Amino acid sequence: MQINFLGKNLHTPLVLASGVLGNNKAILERVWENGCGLPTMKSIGPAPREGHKNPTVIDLGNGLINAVGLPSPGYLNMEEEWQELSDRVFPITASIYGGSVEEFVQVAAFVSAKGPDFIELNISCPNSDQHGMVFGVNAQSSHDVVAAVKKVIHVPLIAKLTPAAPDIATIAKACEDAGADAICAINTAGPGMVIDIESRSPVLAFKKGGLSGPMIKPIAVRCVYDIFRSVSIPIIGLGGISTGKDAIEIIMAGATLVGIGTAVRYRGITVFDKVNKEISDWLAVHDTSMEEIRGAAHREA
Ligand code: RRO
Repeated sequence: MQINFLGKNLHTPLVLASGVLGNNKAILERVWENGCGLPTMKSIGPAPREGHKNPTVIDLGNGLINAVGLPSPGYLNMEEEWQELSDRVFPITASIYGGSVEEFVQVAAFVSAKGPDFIELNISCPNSDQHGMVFGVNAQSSHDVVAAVKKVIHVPLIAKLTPAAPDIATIAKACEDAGADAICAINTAGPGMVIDIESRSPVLAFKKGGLSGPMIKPIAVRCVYDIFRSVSIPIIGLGGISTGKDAIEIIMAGATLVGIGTAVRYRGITVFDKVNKEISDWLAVHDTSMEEIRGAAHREA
């Protein structure tokens, strides 16, 4: 199931969502070998940052709540990782975040020179008031950060959006107008909160966190559907995708590539091969193709 994405040939249409498996080359290579067409690195920030206190991730059965807290060695402290990745045989997206347009630009320029195939702008993390979705809930700030970063990088730019935006389609259009080459939607939903009624306290140390997994899939499908109507750049659709049928659904909403995150935890690293096979089987049974079903939910009967 080869697919051309922004000029790059990917061996499958499946993307590893950011933040799931870190930045280690051996692990990213393993997911690629197991059927992931495009692994995404954990978001890289402007300065060393430890992340929030434990517990940071709780399994709610139908998905996770996380407040990992944007841990990063900082963009200046990743020489070993970049060295390892420099002779890789697989494509990679580097995800980045900042606390201001200037910080985004600084990190993006540096990271771009390290040779990732794509750069993802994380303007959608629910777990920091300074670094996260504060940018991505507003069309003007989304436009400003995309336009500024676009000027200093040499690889295609993917804007990662939050379902917390009042109108995600408007944000996507602002990103496209500012020069984004693709949209990735969605980051985790919320933030939400879960309280343990016996101890009478929130289960996360940070109290609130982003929701992922099957419980958010309908939100992801709706967001991709809305974005598809407002932009002409490709969309990476993700949020609760666990099976081939889930992938088909978000492709029908308008996704070109499909991201998998939480399902890696539920189905293991072989989830990519499994979902690829489930997609192929469904397409064969229905005598159709990825191209034919992309955006199919928008067509009049
Ligand atoms: O690290 C996190 O807490 C985190 C990030 Br950067 C993000 O983009 N989305 C998320 O759910 N968690």
